[in-house]
Amino acid sequence: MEANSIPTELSEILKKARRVVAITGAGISAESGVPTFRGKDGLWKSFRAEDLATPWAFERDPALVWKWYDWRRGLIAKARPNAGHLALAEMEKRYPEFTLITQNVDGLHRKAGSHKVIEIHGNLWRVRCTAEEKIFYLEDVPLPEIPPHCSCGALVRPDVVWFGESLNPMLIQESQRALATCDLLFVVGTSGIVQPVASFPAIAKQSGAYIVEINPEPTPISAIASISLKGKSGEILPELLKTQSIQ
Ligand code: BV8
Repeated sequence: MEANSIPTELSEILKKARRVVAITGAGISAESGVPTFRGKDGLWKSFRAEDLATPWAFERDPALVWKWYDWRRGLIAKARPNAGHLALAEMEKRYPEFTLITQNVDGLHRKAGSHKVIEIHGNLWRVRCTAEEKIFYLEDVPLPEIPPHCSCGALVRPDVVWFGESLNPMLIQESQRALATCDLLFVVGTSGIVQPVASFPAIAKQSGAYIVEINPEPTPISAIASISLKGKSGEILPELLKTQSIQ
């Protein structure tokens, strides 16, 4: 998509917006070489979510769950933020209010320079002691031992939100507050399936926000989007940024 092919209505909105929110999913990291969950080469292709990203899976076989996370950490350690991550980091500087809500646990938004990031599903590089709930960063790949233990002897787990686990209520509240007051919402690279984030765009819709979906495929969110831009976020977001800066 070229900047000059962006509909006039959208380019006006991009210039006039004051309070902006972006929701991102695994798709924004696809161009950095990080597999998505449900795509054709998705993470779930060879695994099933319920076999791995759940507390029950961890209880049953912590070594298997950690082997999967260590494999993902190995992929992500080599990944660099792409033009889509960088464009959102630049938008944070340009808009008076900008909140980024990411479902991703890869840490690439912060690497790209985004500061106001709500990592609503946690972060793969953070671990949590299962006995003391102590949080610390463990960035070794491969892990020193699988499954890793805390100095207290208890198992540590990835500090991410698994299926069947509740999200941090403070982060939900912070996200919903931003969504209820924004005038522009980007929904980037998410299949719009995983709750409760899949219901977040409806909050912005209710408050009259203009919703821009960016995804090569249609999703359940397309039905409430003001415009769905079909394509890769690493190509489209920089074009939107160019338009926004044309005063
Ligand atoms: C909760 C962290 C209350 C871990 C993740 C039965 C039992 C238990 C729960 C449930 C149940 N039924 C429903 C639920 C609720 C469940 C849920 O929604 N399930 C779904 C599958 C139906 N949700 C939960 O459990 C949540 N907690 O509800 O608490 C509760 C408590 C107890 C019991 C019930 C409820 C917790 C959800 C969080 C799970 N953790 N990740 C980890 O990463 O290992 S979810 C995981 O999916 C990732 O975070 C990921 O980001 C997220 C969403 O997926 P997407 O990001 O959308 O990725 P996906 O691959 O699906 O799509 C990629 C998209 O990108 C595609 O559309 C593709 O077209 C597009 N794309 C590809 N390339 C590009 C692109 N777009 C742009 N540019 C490109 N280049």
